Amino acid sequence: MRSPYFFLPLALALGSCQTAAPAGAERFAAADHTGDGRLSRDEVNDYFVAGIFAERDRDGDGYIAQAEWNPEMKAAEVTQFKLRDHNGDGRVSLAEAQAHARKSGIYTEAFAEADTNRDGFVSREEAVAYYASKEGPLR
Ligand SMILES: [Ca+2]
Ligand SMILES: [Ca+2]
Ligand SMILES: [Ca+2]
Repeated sequence: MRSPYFFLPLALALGSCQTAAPAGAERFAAADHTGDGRLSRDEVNDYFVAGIFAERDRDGDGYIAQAEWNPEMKAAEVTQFKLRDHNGDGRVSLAEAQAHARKSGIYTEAFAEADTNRDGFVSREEAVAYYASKEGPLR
């Protein structure tokens, strides 16, 4: 049998990648799936969720555990958590969080607000301006 430490270096390497919260510019590029330098509605959704996800995933393992979601889970919050935990493994992956946000349309308003020239896309400049105008979770 292999030593239990065999996989440790890989785990550490992956962990350190994910621990560093992506800066806004990197996050923009990561969310820009089509690579055209602007974010569609779905891409903006993923962009916002990735930012919040990075903040909440304190141990940087790529999942949000219940304790990271909210240490004092009230019944309503447990329901919210379970809605996102699509595969029911007790933790929320980034993909699960993004899928839930797309479905619920919670960023529709934020998207409209960020798309100041109303062309249906959020440019890098619009994203920067939007974040500069906000305090709170949507950073
Ligand atoms: Ca985590
Ligand atoms: Ca899950
Ligand atoms: Ca725009």
